[in-house]
Amino acid sequence: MASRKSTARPKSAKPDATGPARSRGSDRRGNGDELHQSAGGRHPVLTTNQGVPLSDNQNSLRAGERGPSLLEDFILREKITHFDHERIPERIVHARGSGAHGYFELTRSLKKYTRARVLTEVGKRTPVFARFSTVAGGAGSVDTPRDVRGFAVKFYTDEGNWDLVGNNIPVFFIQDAMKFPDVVHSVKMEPDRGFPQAGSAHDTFWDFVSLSPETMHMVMWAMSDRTLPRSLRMMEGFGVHSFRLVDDKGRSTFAKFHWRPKLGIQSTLWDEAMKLQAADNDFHRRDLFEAIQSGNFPEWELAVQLFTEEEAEAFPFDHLDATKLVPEELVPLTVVGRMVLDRWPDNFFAETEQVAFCPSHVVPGIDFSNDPLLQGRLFSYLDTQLSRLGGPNFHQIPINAPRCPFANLQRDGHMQMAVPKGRVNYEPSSLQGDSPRATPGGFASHATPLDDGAKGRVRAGSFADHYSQARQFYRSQSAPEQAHIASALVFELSKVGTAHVREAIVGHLRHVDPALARRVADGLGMTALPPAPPAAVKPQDLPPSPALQIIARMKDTLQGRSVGILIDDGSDAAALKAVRTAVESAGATAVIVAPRLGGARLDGGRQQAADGQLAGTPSTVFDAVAILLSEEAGKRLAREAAAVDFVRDAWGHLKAIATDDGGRLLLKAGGVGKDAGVVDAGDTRAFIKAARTRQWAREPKVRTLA
Ligand code: HDE
Repeated sequence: MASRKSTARPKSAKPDATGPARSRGSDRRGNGDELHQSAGGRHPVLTTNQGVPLSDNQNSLRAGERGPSLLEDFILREKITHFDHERIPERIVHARGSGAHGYFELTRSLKKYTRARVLTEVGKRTPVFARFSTVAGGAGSVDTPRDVRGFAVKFYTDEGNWDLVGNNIPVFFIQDAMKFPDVVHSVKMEPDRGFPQAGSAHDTFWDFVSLSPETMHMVMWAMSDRTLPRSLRMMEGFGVHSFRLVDDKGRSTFAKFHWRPKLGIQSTLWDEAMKLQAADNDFHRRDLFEAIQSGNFPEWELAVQLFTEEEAEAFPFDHLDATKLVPEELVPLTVVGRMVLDRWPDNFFAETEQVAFCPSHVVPGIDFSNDPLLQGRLFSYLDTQLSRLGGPNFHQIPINAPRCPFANLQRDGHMQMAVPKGRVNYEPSSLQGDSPRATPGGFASHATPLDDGAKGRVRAGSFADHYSQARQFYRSQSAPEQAHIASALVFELSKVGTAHVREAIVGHLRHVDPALARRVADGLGMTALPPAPPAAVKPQDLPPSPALQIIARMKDTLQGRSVGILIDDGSDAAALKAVRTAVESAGATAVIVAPRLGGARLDGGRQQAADGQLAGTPSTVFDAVAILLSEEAGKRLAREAAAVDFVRDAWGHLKAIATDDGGRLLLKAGGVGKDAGVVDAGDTRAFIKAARTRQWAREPKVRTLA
């Protein structure tokens, strides 16, 4: 009897009536401890949700040792019922996401333009919660499909919550909210077959695109490497729409919001992204988690583009059209603050899953523009969250609740957590002196003059040019980036089974750039160029904007990135130390990979543990690799597929490779050739220099690009 009692059993818990019977059974089998396991230490008392202490959390209430379970077992029923309801409906878009806590610090006051204190009090740190997401895939889908990324930030300001709910691309597929359900239906898995998951490479998406020329600008961005971020820490964020900043005199200025990563923009290659889907489903989530846990806090600058109504009138496009961006060359960016993410959530569900962002959450001094896409969003988010989070009181969930005092006369409803006191739940009232009232300093909508046009389902004529900025984007790219866009289009359209859809897309591309259309047509094996559809407005040649490139915006740094070092028995201990020190001094993480996790015995006899086992740690998860092998190990690993793939992929993904003589035997087996990025492991300076970028000049040698 004594042996079945766990040391951690709560003192207050009395063995229930069935205890002795079960224990006799257990004792007879001699495994009583197995059925009443408990870790040692000082644990709080385990209770039901009603606070009733439990004496047994491992055995249900049964009618005898081999009899049926009893309905009476309220403990089992409560536990299973709660479990049955552990999932809530996932977001219809942006279901897969990763979030983190941090702060926003204002470095430059926008007092001239706004009365929002979050943008006027320099030095003040406002708590934030940021969530990054893919759009199309379900909550359990992979982190690295070709997809737009959500970039949503909740600022818990002293004047209420401000949510900046943006993407990592500054434009959107459509101009009017009316088309949102259609574009989303078209990109998500096809309804009859239930695939593909998390990808746009299928007929329904491209069918929608082919019939909606307004998508062409965003399609150029989506086919670029912007949709293949290397890390969530290395992507930009954009508020997309024009917002209004309003000062204390009611004067308004338009503002576009930009997040710029401290580590610069970095992307993966398509082949790498596909292989990452197998190597690590959680590549981005893990990367964000590890960076925060190791104290390398991700950081972004917040910048704004500010322009007046009159300046906007002179733009060669309509800034209220979300398929258009305001080039930096036209309106420069002003950096006003920084966001640092320094705390991983304590609980994924309670925080990252239950967080509810809403573009209509603005504070006094920030207001909306008439962008018809933004206007539709103002309704949608609260509506979807009512069903996702189960009722009208989800603002009380800790992750959603304002951190400043809040009070109103809304009452009751599902999951009301507060206990409002008093008689007065209406306004005006004279019965209770402390009931909340509106204040003259509160939020007031900007008195935007309206034109006197007639009511109607209309699209502004100023929204009609669908190709000029698509052309500007494509022509602003570097040669490798243009090749990636062409190749991405060939890949995606090769997955489209319907010939007329493929042809229609190539037709649109003729308006974007005739050479691009030709490349894609050749890549698809089309013998003749399909006709271009009529364009409502003749595409313009806008000046190129180098700020739209990734390559031009990459930072010449290895900060925040990761280098894999492959070793085996007999590897040179001094070389390992030198490479590792160089990598870490450059601000990157050195990760030792070996055929066995226990590591390898280095040439001096020291046993070096590995961080990753070769078969489960392919080079796709690194930014550069070093191959440090004895001759014997080089020969052995040249016959090992995982090792050969390790170097073959590093070469194919244009990564810097440092090697010694033993490593060269493996490189040969992996078909690695010579170029500036393949360096001697002894020359750590050259290795670090090469590792800071990709070897773009190698690309034509390793793959056929469209
Ligand atoms: Fe969203 N969007 N969206 N969206 N969106 C949602 O809200 C919607 C749009 C964006 O991490 C949903 O709570 C409409 C543009 C992000 O939780 C939903 C329209 C941009 C997130 C919704 C748009 C975004 C969402 C789904 C066109 C970039 C994830 C779950 C009128 C500026 C936020 C939810 C998070 C989520 C509707 C267009 C960004 C259904 C109707 C443009 C980052 O309400």
